[in-house]
Amino acid sequence: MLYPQENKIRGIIDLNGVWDFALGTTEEPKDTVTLPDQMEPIAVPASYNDQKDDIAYRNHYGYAYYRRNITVPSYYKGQRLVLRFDAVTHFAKIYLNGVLLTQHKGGFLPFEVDITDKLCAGESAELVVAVDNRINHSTLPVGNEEGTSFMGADNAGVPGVEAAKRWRKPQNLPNFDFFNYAGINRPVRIYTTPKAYIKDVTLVTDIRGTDGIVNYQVKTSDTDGQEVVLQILDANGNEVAQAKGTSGEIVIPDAKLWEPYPGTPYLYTAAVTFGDDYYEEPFGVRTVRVEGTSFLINGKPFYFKGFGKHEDSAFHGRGMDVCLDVKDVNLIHWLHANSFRTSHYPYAEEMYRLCDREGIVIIDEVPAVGIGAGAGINPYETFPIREHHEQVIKDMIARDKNHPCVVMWSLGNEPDTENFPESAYEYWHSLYELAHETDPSDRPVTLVCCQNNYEKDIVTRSMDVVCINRYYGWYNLSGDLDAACYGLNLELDFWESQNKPVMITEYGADAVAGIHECVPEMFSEEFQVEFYKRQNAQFDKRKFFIGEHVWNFADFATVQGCMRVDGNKKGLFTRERRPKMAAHYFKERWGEIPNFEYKG
Ligand code: GCB
Repeated sequence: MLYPQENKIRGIIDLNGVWDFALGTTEEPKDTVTLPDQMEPIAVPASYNDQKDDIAYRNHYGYAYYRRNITVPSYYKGQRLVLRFDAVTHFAKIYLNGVLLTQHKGGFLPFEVDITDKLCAGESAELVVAVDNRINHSTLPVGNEEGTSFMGADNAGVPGVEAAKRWRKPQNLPNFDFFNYAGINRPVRIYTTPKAYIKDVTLVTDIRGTDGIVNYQVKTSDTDGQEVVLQILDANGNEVAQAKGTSGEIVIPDAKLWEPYPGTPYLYTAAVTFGDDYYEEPFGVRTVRVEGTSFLINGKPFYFKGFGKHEDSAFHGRGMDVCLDVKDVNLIHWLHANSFRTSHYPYAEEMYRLCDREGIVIIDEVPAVGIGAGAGINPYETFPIREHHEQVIKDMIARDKNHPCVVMWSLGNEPDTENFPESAYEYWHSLYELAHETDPSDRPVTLVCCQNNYEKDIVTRSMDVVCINRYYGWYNLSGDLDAACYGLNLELDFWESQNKPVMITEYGADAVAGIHECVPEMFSEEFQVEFYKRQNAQFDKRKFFIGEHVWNFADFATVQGCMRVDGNKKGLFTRERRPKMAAHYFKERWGEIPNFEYKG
């Protein structure tokens, strides 16, 4: 799906700003919708939860309603009009003048609807968005159904507690560790195209000697009549190659490659003309491949230095915030990091565009987190999610396939792969194949696995890259870093025998900024540094080990609970982006680790 673009042909009507808002109930609105006269102001894009200091906003369960008037200027007469939502979390029903227009499941990917026949240029209409924030076994991310709860901290079997649980009002019980922020989290726009238009552009790059090869495919609304012309422009806007037709191969002589920073992330533009329509897609010439125990970018072994992140900040919640994105990218450069994982959902498109430009490598993850139900319950037989999971994989790849910054797809985070190993293998392996079939560039595919019995787990070892989340010294062997390193090494011996590239996608210790100790203990900044120093020393001894992603880039909001003090504090930075001691430690360490050939 193409990113909405304003250019010499296409226009954009920006629908962001202050909308009207009202909380609803769990009752699903039907084919028409009527709203209360009195509504409250709400900012779009942003989560609604923290925009008003009201427990009803923060802990809402069910539908919420957004409303605004939209007008299409008369100068768009004759154009096709498309209403696009970049992300509405988690389920959306869209109404125009009170009548249902479309609906969409899934809170982290875009959807759009052609409104050319519904609204004429020069006219206004009322736009309403009904958004449901409920999570359960059929959604991604997964919510617990009543009766189970996050991290099992509910004193099962204690009589008063059991009774209170039955009395408890319905609420979201995330089976994941980030706050369930909801609402219109990303931009809303109307974009225009001519009636005959460019539907999609796919670019697959390769390197032949010093030339760049671009295999392209352009999908258009009409198949006959108009010709497709694709020009490749260099960074100064000069044409360096051209082709005609809906698909083909283009050679860029002496191409400049896209390389992770501090290399040059050189970007070309594919300028596509079809009849009256025009679209510009930025892209980079680069290759990605797994070979033996190496992860190769442009044929050279790459070492991942970075983190898992979250889209999370004060007031905005999970709302798109380009200022925060720029700040984070600058902090990534400051740390000499080179990559991050979009834990635990695809991020806003603006971040990928920034990372293309800034040379930051991304592992792109679908929101499949929380697929596990504890003892005795096989999630693969009981959770009705497979179809939705397949859809989000296809949609994420359709959206992100042309980004040079995206080097690997992650099918999900920490599912149960240990208790039902065969079911898990059947489920995840079919998704692994789907991702490979769907991606025209056939990037490597992984699944991020949780700390488990790695000898029983037969899924993780079957991925292109083994990605492990490990909390030796934190959730287990808590505080004992000698024992933690021993356990970690036993596991690394196992992975060494698998002949696959292995990276750690999460490891970390909570550190409350400002807590200092001479003898480091858990939750102090000194312990966080010591934790990383000791474990990094183990990784450095292993040649097959291709990267370290710490958990997390910054502190972030979670559901309240006895395991969390004002959210998760495993950040290298506070939520306000102030560095903890560990940030300074990594700045020094990563400054000495090159992007390529670190392990020889
Ligand atoms: C994990 C999860 C992540 C949590 C983290 C933690 O394994 O993947 O979502 O936030 O642990 O801090 O517990």
